[in-house]
Amino acid sequence: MKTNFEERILQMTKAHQQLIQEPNQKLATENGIYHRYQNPVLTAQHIPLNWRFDFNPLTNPFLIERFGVNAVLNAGAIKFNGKYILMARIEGNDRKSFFAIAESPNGVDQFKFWDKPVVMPETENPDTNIYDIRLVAHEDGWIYGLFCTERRDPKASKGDQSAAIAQCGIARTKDLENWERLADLKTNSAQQRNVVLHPEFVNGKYAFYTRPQDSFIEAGNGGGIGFGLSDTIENAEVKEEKVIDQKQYHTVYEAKNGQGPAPIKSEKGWLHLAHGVRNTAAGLRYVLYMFMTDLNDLTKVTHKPAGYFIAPEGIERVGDVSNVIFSNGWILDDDGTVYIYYASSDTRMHVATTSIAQLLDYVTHNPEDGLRSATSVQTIINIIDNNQKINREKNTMVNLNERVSL
Ligand code: M1P
Repeated sequence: MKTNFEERILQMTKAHQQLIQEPNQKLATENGIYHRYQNPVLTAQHIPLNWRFDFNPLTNPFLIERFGVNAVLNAGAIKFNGKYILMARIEGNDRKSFFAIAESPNGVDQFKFWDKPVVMPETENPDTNIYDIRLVAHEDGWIYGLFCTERRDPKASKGDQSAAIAQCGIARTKDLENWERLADLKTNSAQQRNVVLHPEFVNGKYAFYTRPQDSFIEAGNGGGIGFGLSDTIENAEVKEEKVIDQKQYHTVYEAKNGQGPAPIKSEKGWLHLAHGVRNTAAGLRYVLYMFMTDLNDLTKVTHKPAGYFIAPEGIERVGDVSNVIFSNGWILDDDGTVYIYYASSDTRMHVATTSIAQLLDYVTHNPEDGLRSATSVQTIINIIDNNQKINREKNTMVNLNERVSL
């Protein structure tokens, strides 16, 4: 006879296995750009049971969950040894975030966490919270992880327990298991989040996408995606940041924006995925948008379709921080498929699939933001006029064919 203790373990294990093995259905595309999938790829329920429960009946007779996980979100992504890897931000019930790696054989389902979470070494100034890693296979041969390291503001008064300073932590690895922590990035900005390493050297230097900002939440005067170079990576310092993609009035990135994963190189330019934030009566709304930079001048934006690329939809709209879509990981496969990993409402991870050809078409042919209602109307009228012209041409062809067959 099984005890209640054993029975619960059995039930939990069965449900957990089912969750991980469940195939993910590709949904029909609505916009011709990408496919969403029916299920999230990673959730708090995907966390291995033996991270959460002490299975010893002597020390845990009630089978109490000893470590609760609140959310799995904002994952860096990379293809490694033929597997699709997500290095996710795991947020415990205690609000602390850390990293853990899950792998999948196909990029859309069966994501399974490795045996243990990542042990990220610290600098002499310990991190209070680490999150939102961007994984980059750099041409110097290392895989880098750039992430946000957050610590209490040392200048905050005793009564202010929420003032924090965000900076960019840097670590590198060859196997994703053993990490070497380097010095945090130095910049002139009071706060840095969403810092990303460019995968190639630029004039022999390491190139960074930054997000200078004045305070912990607000971008203030420093808003925009910045770009800067550093002589070394071991003690990286960007002395000059040039904002290459600014926040702008009455757009989906009017409050702030930030680079997503490292850009993908294409024959036409570097493809960027970024998040844009605007304020609404319901609070901040985070969406993804895209742009392209010049192959020879990384600071020059050559194309930027109007509006958002992915916005929260259905269940994605609800979570710990509702109305948020955030991405810091995508994978380009050899066959041109692109896996876009995005978190919804700071709660769970999803995938959308597309191809490099579709992304290039979208970024180079979808109209830019005219920044006025009248220009939006003109964009639609142009599409309608083109469609009417095509219809007239089609009808002429049909008439001609009918006459010939008479
Ligand atoms: O809550 C939404 C996001 O807020 C922050 O992003 P940003 O720095 O652009 O405002 C980050 O804390 C991110 O992790 C979070 O998903």
